[in-house]
Amino acid sequence: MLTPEEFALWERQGFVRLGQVAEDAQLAALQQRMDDIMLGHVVYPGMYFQMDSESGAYQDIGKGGSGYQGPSLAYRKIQDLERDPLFLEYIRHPRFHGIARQLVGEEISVFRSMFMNKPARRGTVLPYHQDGGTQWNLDRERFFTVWTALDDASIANGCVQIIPGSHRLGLLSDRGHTITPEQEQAYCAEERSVYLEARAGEVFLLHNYLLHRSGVNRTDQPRRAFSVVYMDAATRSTRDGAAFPQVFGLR
Ligand SMILES: O=C(O)CCC(=O)C(=O)O
Repeated sequence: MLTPEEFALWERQGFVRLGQVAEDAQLAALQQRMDDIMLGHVVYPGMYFQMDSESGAYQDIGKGGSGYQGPSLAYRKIQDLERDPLFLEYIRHPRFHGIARQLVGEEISVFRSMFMNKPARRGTVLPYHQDGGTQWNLDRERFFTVWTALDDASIANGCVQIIPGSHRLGLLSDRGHTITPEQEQAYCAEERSVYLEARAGEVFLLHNYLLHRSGVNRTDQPRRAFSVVYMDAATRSTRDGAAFPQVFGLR
């Protein structure tokens, strides 16, 4: 559960720094497993892979399709990590269970369990956006994100940047996700933003309507992260009525 202080921060700011949740050995295993998946040493058929753009431009991301494109540490995004036992164990950590119970309910699924990478000397600017809206194709919106740094994250290597309190604006566009240049100008002034710098292993709890973005990596080390959206297990896809992988409250 969140402490009363953490819960007050959650309501006021839309994000909470939770500190390191994984044991050191578990963190090291997740770091290693992520590279093993990128390099093809551990394989899950049908897993979603997205290569980073060569140009650094958001519209050029994933040009090679959504499947595995061979051994490379330049993948930008990999999803379906709940299929991996090490990641599933972490997703099911009792700390996240308590928070999910408090914020959402007993039965919880994951919309996505996603690796987000800013490869060394690369990365693509992710513009300010919110998580949700019709673009997500969900029949309800009761969810939150747990974002874990797998490497130290800094301004230099493209850490996440947020606008505290912006979740209270609600969803800024029905379609969701990116916002207009006018909205960015109105709500996302640099001086109102906070850079979520973190040590490897540190976790942030993020409200899905919190405006957030991230930049490129100007360092020689990768900035790897693991981001999980926990939601009510009753949630269905509006595309095909499908449920999502359940992680808590299984009967
Ligand atoms: O890790 C990043 O750079 C962005 C993550 C993000 O947008 C998310 O987890 O929703």
